[in-house]
Amino acid sequence: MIRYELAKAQYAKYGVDTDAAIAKLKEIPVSLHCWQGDDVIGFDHDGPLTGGIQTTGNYPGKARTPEELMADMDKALSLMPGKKKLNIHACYAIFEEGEFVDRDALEPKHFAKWVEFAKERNMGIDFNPTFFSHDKVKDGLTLSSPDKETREFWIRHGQACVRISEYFAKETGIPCVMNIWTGDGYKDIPADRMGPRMRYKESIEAILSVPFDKTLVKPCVESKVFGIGVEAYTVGSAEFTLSFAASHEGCLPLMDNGHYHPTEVVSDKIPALLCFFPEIALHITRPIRWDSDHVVLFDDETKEMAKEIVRCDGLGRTYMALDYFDASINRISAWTVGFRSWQKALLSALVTPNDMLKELQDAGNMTKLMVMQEEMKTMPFGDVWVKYCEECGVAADESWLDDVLAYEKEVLAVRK
Ligand code: RNT
Ligand code: ZN
Repeated sequence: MIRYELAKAQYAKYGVDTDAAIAKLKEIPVSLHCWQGDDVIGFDHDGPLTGGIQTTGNYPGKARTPEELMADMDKALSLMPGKKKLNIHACYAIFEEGEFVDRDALEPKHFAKWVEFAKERNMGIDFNPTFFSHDKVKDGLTLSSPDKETREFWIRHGQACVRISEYFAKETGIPCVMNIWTGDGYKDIPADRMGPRMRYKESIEAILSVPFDKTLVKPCVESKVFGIGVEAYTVGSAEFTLSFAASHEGCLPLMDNGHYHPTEVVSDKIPALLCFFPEIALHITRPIRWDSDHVVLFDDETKEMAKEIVRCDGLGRTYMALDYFDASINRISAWTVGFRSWQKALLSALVTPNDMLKELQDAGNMTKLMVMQEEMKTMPFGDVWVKYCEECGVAADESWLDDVLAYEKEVLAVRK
């Protein structure tokens, strides 16, 4: 491969070892969210998606059963380079024929099929209690509801999920990141902003009071600015969740880059949090004007986030998960484009001469720093990407789409 050899030499000029970058990326797990495959519906309810989030589009062929979802995911997984982890939501519980239990009574056995799926593919599992799309969401509130019974139901759900998370970690031998996100909030100006937050705090504490091994289960709290129909006030705001994580040992802050004001960037928040937290978690998405959850692309902010993780030596301390849902295009392609984009961002960060650039900054040589940062943008990154994909046994170019389109014709198109 002449092109790779030339690229390698060019990067070496700046002290970058592209072989080492490729080898490193192969070991870094990224969580793939099952919910892109069925528009965040799951298997435990017939109702609509609630919680202030929304999928738009009606592309044919979405998965309707665990078998279909797993088959679709398998197709997507086969087209992506790199190490994968599976990310599932509690609403994806798989019941036996005729069986049903409510969310507060979920048990590990309801996820045994997912464990089997993950193990066969050498993947760990991340987990999410589902605090939405359910009739026990009362007036848009769950863990922060003023109604005790409502709160208690959702606390029991969270506790069940801690047990299930531990089961995942034990079964796979890989720690399970358990993310707590609720859409709790108000459409219009509340009269009491602190009350719901105090209740939310106590409820999360109650969830985390069940005994669990902190090396196996990594609980996170995810913040948000607003949701659809929840425009005026969000209980789990940025300050709330960050302070919660900071004051509760073993609890990680989770930043979703769709959940901040439009001029804020998560790339700048990553190094801030890494100064204080031993571990952090991310939801990687692409917001357009709002938390729209578009498919992740290889765009500037995506690259910048990956760069910060790598530059801060944070790869081993940052749990990375994709979180988007596009129902307007082929869902397997959506999964694949998003995962490959984040892989590109990580690889591109790994072949950035970070030490050299840091030295220029510390020497106050901002003139050369600008020149070098610009120079890096036209380095032959594409040739390194091709090599990485080849080593991972996946197509390096767009030809993977032919595979998806063939699958669409054979499998998706016949789902009516
Ligand atoms: C919603 C949050 C949350 C969800 C998933 C499905 O705004 O980002 O993480 O997307 O739990
Ligand atoms: Zn998220």
